Amino acid sequence: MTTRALITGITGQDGMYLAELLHDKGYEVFGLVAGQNNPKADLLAVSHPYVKVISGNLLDLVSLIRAVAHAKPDEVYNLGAISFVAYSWENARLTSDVTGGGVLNMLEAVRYFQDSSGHQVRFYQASSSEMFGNAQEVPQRESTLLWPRSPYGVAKVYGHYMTINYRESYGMHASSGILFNHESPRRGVEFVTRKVTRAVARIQLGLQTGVTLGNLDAKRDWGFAGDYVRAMWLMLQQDTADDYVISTGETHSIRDLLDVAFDEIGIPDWDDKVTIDPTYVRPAEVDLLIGDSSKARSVLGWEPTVTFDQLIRSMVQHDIAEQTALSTQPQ
Ligand code: F7E
Repeated sequence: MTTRALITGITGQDGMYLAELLHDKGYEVFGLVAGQNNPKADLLAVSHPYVKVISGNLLDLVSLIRAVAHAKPDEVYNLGAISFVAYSWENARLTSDVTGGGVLNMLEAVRYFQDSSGHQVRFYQASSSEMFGNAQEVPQRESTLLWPRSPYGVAKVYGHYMTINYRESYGMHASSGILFNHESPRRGVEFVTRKVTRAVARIQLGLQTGVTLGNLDAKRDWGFAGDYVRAMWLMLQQDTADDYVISTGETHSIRDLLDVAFDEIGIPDWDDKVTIDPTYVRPAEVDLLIGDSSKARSVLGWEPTVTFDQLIRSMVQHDIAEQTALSTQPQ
């Protein structure tokens, strides 16, 4: 029997890597796509033609009940969210509803399907290191007190505890991956790594002269998204559902990121290429994130394979190739 998986957030960075991983393992992959005439669905049809797209929205419980009934999944990966932290202050209600309330809707849809069909489903919730916020312990682990610092972080805490609650209340096989920042050439350009690597590529090609950023002193534990989706899958292969921190255990500032990215194009001193704009500084910052993933390493046998240096350099090289192709396209 082919294993069936339903992924929400299929058109995002993680959704695409996870779809590839599951497809390679022989899964039948279903992906939930929101919105009418969504251009990301067209791109997905080209890049991942084997994904069976289902229309649905995390805000619309009936659409989720129908989606789960249609996919009849063995595994559900709830990756869908409004994921840009800065945006969440401007759109706090919407972020709470989608990123927080959407988890409850997904859990309810899965529970209803299980109860009505007798078919057992394993559920993965994409929790986030943003839940640690004003971090009360260094490094952060599964037991570290959660102190979110943004509407996004608060919404993720809601989804995290709701997942635990459904596990404890209904015996659902529901696991949360507390994923620290994870990046790739597929990362959206609003996030700082890709914003920097794309700008550096364009500077190298003479297409722009500098990059405008906010707080350069924040520190993040950045890994490679392809490694992190493997951890999601591993969590759902365990007999018992649980929560796991997924991280590299190394932290770097935005300045370190700039050092590596500019070094890749032979610029050791980037001072005159970077402008600070206070509008990019957040109302409340998460200053330091560094994760302790020893539980995932010992229980799941998971470990990251890509270093920070390799990750950022590969993103710069990808962006140089992409920007070159774009700038030489016929008008
Ligand atoms: O910011 C600083 C900014 O937007 C990283 C999401 O995937 O990871 C991500 O959240 C840091 C922050 O990611 C700019 O202040 C400086 O300290 O790349 P980011 P994030 O907020 O850490 C977690 C784990 C998630 O769950 C989220 O969904 O970089 N920073 N200057 C800037 N950030 C941005 N975006 N743009 C700047 O110009």
